[in-house]
Amino acid sequence: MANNITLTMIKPDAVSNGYIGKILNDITSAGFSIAAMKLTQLTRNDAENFYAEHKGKPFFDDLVEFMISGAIVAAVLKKDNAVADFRKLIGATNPENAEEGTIRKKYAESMSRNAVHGSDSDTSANSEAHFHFSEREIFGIDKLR
Ligand code: FUP
Repeated sequence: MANNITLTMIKPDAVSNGYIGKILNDITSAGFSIAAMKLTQLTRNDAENFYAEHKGKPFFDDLVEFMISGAIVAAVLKKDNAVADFRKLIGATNPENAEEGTIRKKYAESMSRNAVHGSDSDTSANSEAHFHFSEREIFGIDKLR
C-alpha cells in the first residue's frame, strides 16, 4: 500500500468563499505535489457513497446536502507520509479546535462547513483517489492497485 498519497476535497464553502488559490498555495508550500486535480460537483449518490461510513449519524443528511451544494476541487496529493502530514496541515475537524495556521483554522466556517477533506488512512486515500479519478488521471505515482 502506497503511503505517499492522500485525497483532498476543497469543499463548497471554501470554493464559494474564493479560497481555492490560497488553499492550494498552502498545500504546495507545505511540500505536497499535485498528482491529480479537478473542479467538479458531487451528486447525492456520490456524497452518500463517499461518506458511507457516517450513514445513520445525526449529521449525515446535512453533510450530504452541504457536499452537493456547490462545486468542489478534488485532488490527489503526493508527499512522504502524506495522510498524517496532510491531516496536520488541515487541523482538527472542528475549526474552533484547530491549531493556528492550519487550513481549517484559516478558512473553515464551522464544524460542518470545514473547508477541506483529508483521507484518514492509506487505505482510504487509495480508495478515495479512485473514487474521483481514473488511473490515467493520476500522475507521478506508482500504480496504486
Ligand atoms: P474528518 O476526518 O476531519 O474530515 O472528519 P470526519 O470523517 O469525522 O467527518 C466528516 C465530515 O462530517 C466532517 F468534515 C464534517 C462532518 N461532521 C459534522 O458535521 N459533525 C460531526 O459531529 C462530525 C463530522
